[in-house]
Amino acid sequence: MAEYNFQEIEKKWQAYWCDQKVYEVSNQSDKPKYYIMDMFPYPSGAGLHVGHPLGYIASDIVARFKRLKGYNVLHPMGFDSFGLPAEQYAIQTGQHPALTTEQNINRYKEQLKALGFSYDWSREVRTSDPKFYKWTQWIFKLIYNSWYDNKQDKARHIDDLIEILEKEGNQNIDAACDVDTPIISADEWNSYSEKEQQLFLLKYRLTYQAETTVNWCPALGTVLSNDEVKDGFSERGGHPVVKKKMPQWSMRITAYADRLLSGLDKIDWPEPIKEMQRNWIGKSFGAEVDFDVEGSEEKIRVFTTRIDTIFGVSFMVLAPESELAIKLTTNDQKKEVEAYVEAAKNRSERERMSDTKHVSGVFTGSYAIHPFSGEKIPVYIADYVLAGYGTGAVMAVPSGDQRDFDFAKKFDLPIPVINDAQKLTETEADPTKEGKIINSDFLNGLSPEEAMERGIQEVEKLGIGVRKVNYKLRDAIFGRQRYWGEPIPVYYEDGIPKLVPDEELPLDLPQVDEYLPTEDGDPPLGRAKDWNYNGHPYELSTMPGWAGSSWYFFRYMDTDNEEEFCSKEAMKYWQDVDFYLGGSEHATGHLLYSRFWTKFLYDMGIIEVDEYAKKLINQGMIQGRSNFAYRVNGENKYVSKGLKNQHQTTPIHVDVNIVKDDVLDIEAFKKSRPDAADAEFILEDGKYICGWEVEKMSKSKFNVVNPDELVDKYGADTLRMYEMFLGPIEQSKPWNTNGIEGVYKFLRKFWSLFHNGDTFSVTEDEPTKDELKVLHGTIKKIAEDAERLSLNTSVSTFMIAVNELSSLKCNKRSILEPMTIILSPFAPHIAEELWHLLGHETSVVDASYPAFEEKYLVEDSIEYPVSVNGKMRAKISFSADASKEEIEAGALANETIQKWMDGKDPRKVIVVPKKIVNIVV
Ligand code: ANZ
Repeated sequence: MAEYNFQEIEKKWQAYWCDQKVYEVSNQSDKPKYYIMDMFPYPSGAGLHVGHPLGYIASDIVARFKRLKGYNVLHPMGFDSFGLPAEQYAIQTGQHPALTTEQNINRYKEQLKALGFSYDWSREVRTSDPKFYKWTQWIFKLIYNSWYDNKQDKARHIDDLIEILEKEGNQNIDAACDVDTPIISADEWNSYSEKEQQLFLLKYRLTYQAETTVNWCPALGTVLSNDEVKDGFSERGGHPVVKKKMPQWSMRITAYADRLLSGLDKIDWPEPIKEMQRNWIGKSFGAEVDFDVEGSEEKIRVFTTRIDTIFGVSFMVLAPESELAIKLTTNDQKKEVEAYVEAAKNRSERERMSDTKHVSGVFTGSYAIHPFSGEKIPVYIADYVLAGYGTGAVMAVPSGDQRDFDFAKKFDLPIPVINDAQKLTETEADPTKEGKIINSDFLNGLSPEEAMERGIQEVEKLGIGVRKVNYKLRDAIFGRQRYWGEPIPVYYEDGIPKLVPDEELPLDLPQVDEYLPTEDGDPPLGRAKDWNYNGHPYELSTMPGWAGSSWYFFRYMDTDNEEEFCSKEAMKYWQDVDFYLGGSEHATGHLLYSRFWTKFLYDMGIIEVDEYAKKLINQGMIQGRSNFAYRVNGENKYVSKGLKNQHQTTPIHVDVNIVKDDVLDIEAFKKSRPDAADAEFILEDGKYICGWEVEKMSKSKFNVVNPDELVDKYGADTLRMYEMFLGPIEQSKPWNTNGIEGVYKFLRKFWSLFHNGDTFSVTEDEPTKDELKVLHGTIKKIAEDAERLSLNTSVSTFMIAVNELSSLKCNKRSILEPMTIILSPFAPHIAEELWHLLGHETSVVDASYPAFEEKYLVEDSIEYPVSVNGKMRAKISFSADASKEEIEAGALANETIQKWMDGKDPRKVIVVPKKIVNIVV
């Protein structure tokens, strides 16, 4: 074989790697461990497009590089295989989602294997596999059986709580629990019936059932999490989402808010992701303060982060949902309030918060009393105050808060200005013009920070307030009214949830006749026959998409273990993920939930780390380059791009696979769209030119490019290197295939270094200095690049090196063998072939990364630009150890320089060693 026959080579070595189990890795080794993982994909029906492998290629290069560097590398892959699309497809076709999922996984695996990834497939996980979800259910049970002890700042077993309750009730317990948890004595607890006790414990359990307001999507027939809802519509499918009260399984992630926050400081994750998580957790420091209400026993408790502005309060605002709102409404105002409360129900929280244009609200008729000034303050209801945050009530400070200011303007309320330091900068309020200036009493002269502190002390002293930390983070809804998910291992006895015993796990997903809710509105599991535990009905909702992905990285460590979640030894050896690669779209979903479960499992003593991924990189998206044809409105006519302005047209997406260099294949287009079969095409220069735009790569935009065709045409090695060549891994970039030929040529050139015509020809000759310089320059650069994940620059480094070696006509083993090793992480197939041609019998992945020797990079001679009166006139080489005097003499003796000096004597000669020579005449 003399030609670079990538098709043959790639098939051959893929089979060899598989047969020889080259990528299987052991849980025991004297080598240091390195665990590098990709976010596992949801296997969609469309297969992989060229964007998906971007991160996989990068991680594969690093995995292979680390292995060459002497690490025992764990590099697994699996499938996040529960999910909505398979279920939607099942609803339409009746095909069991397990079947569709299996087919899709097979296609994914074929595509992944064709790209030559070094995954240890013996460790593959699938979240929808009962062998896997047995352990997801097991973790659910652990979480259910736990509560969070704030004093110890960790989760503990529920039995510990029961023990405390039996002895002393809950008065000394500081725990994460429902807000309505009453204080009870030991006697009360002990007098409770079994059912009452169980209901009470639900207030503490880390997974619990509670009546919650959920995002209900009628079209999808399920509840969605906040991050699955965008502007009132489901992220998937764009269906309307409404608020609804339902009993729901939830997870008390809020118990971990602080640790999730502080943990961010010890992990090397992209700053934007950390910032998103910080904002999502949303910790604010402030105080809760009670305001009396005139003529009422009720008090309005507000949460404020700016108690220093308390003298600037001119009205109060309650959330429309707050019970107090109705209680404080006077008869006169009743009608108006009721109408307002009703209207507010239909707006999502997000809408209410972000809508700053339409200020709305209604007066309750009641007045609060300012705790320090004793003044009467009107109480309003407005939907910019959210029921679910803080206390659902605010003290409004128009000179401090923009929303309060807007509200005051609209309702013609006073805008008092505080006379001292605690004036606020964020607001448009102009204190000198609006309202009266009031004295802020004991806060006078203090900085905002001091005033904050002093304010809290004052309200605490008076017994009308407490210091308070609030979080925006909400507990995570855990139940889905869907079929294709993990069954929740719970059954109901007398209406009380009970856990399915461990021996019965996995609780397999039952067969159903249809994947739709029942006629009574029960989830699809309500259709299963005999779906009960000894006659007690099982839970009908299933787990959300994030359950399996919250812990899968631990399962890879010990995938087949049927006895344990993961053996102690495997856990001890692998510990955590050293490097995690995946998309940033999961910032407040998977990437937060997985940290939560990790912390929980750590508290349980099951794992050794409380953060599972030391380092995270988000690869950019490869966007699609969509093509458009322009249909003339109201006619069956398409005009070429350059002529479209002469008509009223509508752009129509055209499949990019029937467009070449933006020229449309009209016949193919006619075939693809029956309605265009006899359309008229108005051409420019005999061609139909399409328009284009960069968009998300997606089937619906007809801009998907699959890797398969490119692998067929150029080979996986070329595609791997080409994708890296496109630019820095973190950047998003549009796909275009223009440069792929260049990479392909480079690999052929590399191949031909080893060949003389048709024959493999490598000599044992000693390398020259120049050849060694190229080699060691490459060894150094590629190692640095791999550590920094700057893989686009690696590709250019290789290209330059191969060009140089070609011009040096280098075919020496001493150079080409190490070059083969260095290239192998990038282009593993060609490297493996050449490695074997070089006479090796084992895989190149077991080679060692060549040692770098600085001495080969030391220059023998240095080329100096020489200027005369500031203008560069010649380049002259001097030996690297030449003295200043030698350089000066040499420069002055140079013929060209003499010509420019025009016979004059030099007034000054400046020699900057290793850089330049400047002559002034
Ligand atoms: C008085 C004040 C004066 C406030 C000022 C702000 C600025 P974060 O940082 O988001 O925690 N607030 C409290 N509960 C609210 C609710 N349920 N819905 C809407 N707004 C609410 O912000 C806390 C601040 O947001 C609180 O401090 C309160 O207004 C308001 F110059 O109190 B502040």
